[in-house]
Amino acid sequence: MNQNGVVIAAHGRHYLVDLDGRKLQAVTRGKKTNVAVGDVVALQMSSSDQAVIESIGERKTLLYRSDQYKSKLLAANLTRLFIVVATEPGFADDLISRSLVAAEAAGIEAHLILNKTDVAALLPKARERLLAYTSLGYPLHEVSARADPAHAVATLAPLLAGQSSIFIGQSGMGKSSLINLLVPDADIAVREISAALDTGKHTTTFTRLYALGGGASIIDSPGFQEFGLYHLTEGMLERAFVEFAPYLGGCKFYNCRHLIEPQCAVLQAVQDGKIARFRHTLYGQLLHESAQTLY
Ligand SMILES: Nc1nc2c(ncn2[C@@H]2O[C@H](COP(=O)(O)OP(=O)(O)OP(=O)(O)O)[C@@H](O)[C@H]2O)c(=O)[nH]1
Ligand SMILES: [Mg+2]
Ligand SMILES: [Zn+2]
Repeated sequence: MNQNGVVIAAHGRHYLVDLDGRKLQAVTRGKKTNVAVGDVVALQMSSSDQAVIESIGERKTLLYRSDQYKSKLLAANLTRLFIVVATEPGFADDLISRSLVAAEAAGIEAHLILNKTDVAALLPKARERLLAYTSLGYPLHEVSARADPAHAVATLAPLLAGQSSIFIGQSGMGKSSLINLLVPDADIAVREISAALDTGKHTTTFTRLYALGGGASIIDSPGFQEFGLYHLTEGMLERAFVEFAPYLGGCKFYNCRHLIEPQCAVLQAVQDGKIARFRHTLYGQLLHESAQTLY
């Protein structure tokens, strides 16, 4: 008999699946590794706590990264994505924009969280830099997991209610610290894993989904240093830059790539300061990447 579970962690071909609150080890048949955290999967029990994944339920959304050679699934069925940045260590605009583009392309609502507001000296600069994104309409939520955990929970918990969310961002921004506040049992789980691996460091090494009740969930993910988007097509890219929207269709050539073409409405908007130059530069870079895929 098949039963449906939710994948809560993935490690190569080995998965941890939540089946009505029970945690089971599961494997795929053959060499398949196309299962993502957040997937709803049909299971065939092979023992009391082990199962085989027979099939993957239809996905509402799928978030992934990719390089020239392959794509890597990050999470399935997300409805909301939070990019976590902090006053320190410094954050990279390139990675924020790439994360936003990935969210737009996947049809996932994106938010920004600025953590460590207690580091007061660096707060004005961080806020100023984030204007580039709030001016595009992305909501920004300021918190300090350390100095004001109650405020952090009061700010973030309502945003997670009823949603399937993920925290992504560079290492050391405070994703796990925030999740530990939001999920009472999370700390225990992470400690157990850290102790087992005896790394002495608390950096997150794999993606993990936590149930929040009421059908909501939050995924903690390892910090990243790059976010390849080789899998996005030209059409997806121009739409993933939300500020291009008013100008698409206004170019002289219907198949304009908005790079060097004459009478391009997007290039004109860059010229007029209506589109940030660094965003358009990244667009050009991503277009170049999308032409490089070898799969
Ligand atoms: N000053 C300050 N430090 C914080 C705050 N939140 C987290 N930290 C510290 O920042 C460091 C990194 O926090 P983590 O929660 O492990 O960061 P992460 O984003 O999960 O990092 P990775 O798992 O490596 O991706 C830890 O030493 C935390 O104690 C905060 O609000 N203020
Ligand atoms: Mg972490
Ligand atoms: Zn154009």
